[in-house]
Amino acid sequence: MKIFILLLISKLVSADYLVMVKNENHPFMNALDSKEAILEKPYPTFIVKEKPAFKSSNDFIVEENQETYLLEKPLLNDEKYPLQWALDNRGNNEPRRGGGTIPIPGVVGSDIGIKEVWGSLNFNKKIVVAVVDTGVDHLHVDLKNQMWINKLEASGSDGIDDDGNGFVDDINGVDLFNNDGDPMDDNMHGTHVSGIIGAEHNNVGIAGVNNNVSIMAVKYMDHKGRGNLAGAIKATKYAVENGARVVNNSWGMLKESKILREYLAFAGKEHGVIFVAAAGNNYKNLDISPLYPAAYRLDNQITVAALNPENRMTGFSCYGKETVHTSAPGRNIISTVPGNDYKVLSGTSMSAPYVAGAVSLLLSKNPSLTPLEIKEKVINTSVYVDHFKGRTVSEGRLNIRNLLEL
Ligand SMILES: [Ca+2]
Ligand SMILES: [Ca+2]
Ligand SMILES: [Ca+2]
Ligand SMILES: [Ca+2]
Repeated sequence: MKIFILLLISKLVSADYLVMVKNENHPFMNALDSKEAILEKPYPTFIVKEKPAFKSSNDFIVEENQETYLLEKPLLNDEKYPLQWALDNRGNNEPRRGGGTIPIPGVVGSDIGIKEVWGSLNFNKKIVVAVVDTGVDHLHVDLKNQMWINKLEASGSDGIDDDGNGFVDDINGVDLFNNDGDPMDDNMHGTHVSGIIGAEHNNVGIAGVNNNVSIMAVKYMDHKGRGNLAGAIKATKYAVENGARVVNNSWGMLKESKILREYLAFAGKEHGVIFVAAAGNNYKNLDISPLYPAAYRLDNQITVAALNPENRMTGFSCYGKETVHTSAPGRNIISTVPGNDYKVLSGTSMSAPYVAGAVSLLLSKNPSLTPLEIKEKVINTSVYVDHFKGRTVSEGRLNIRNLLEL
């Protein structure tokens, strides 16, 4: 894989001078105050300390010892990448919902620590990440090549459940709200989440965390983002039974469901599935005022609070030093929305998919990790953030470079 296009080019900056002497008998030869001889052939050439009193001629070539530097072509040319502060916090690139950027200065480098390692993320194994949500616009230019493909359905017959999984024509996932095989998003939330996880690195739109991912769209919520427990359970079961290793849950419910808890724990033990959950957006301490699935306290679950570009917890984020594990960017996140479009949204809904994407990278590097090992690695490799002290298990923010040990 080509990572960088490196070109040596030169730039005019005052420095020493170089003199190539084509006529050694020239009287100016004696005036040269040489620091170092650097060539003997085709003509003797010297670095001189001061600008010679003579110019280039048939007898001499005089040149500035100009600076050279690496011309590094950015690895990612996705058009809106400069607004993705979560991937590269430059301190001035938090997008505003209506366009432009927010004037509040961010903390340079307070991001998910991925930009230094873009070139090293070429793991072969494609991990399936299920987005249990409002669906995904699987035709979006930034997502269409990133979708999970149910091969038997893709090569099968219309109207037939070719793989016998109980769902007809479920090629990229399933729609459990409308009970059909097309999980097209009629809200925007699931598409936005999906772009964060895996928008293609294709010079268009945005860049997702994992360019080599397989996004399974599992729609169970309606166009207003409403769903119910039975739908959530069916959606989770579909994800688990159809091969997802990571499930993103950017949704919540107020009461604990012991049935869902049983199923999530079973999916971890029997299928090695890890669940990533958004912590919630009403500034509650989940240790005391729980929200589910965020506060389940399962070994195969990572709960994520929202970080802002100022390297602080966002004003809305839920937290909990026992129930919330780490944080990831969640304020003014630009990502994909239906119709080949992009929008800026905020919430822990946006934070969870950064972790889901990161976990999928970790699993593609090391597919044999257990959910608990993954969870511990995410916690232990988070970068400490003062404002999260006493508020999460890791007291920090996701850092992909540390997580992947790159
Ligand atoms: Ca099927
Ligand atoms: Ca079919
Ligand atoms: Ca549908
Ligand atoms: Ca893109």
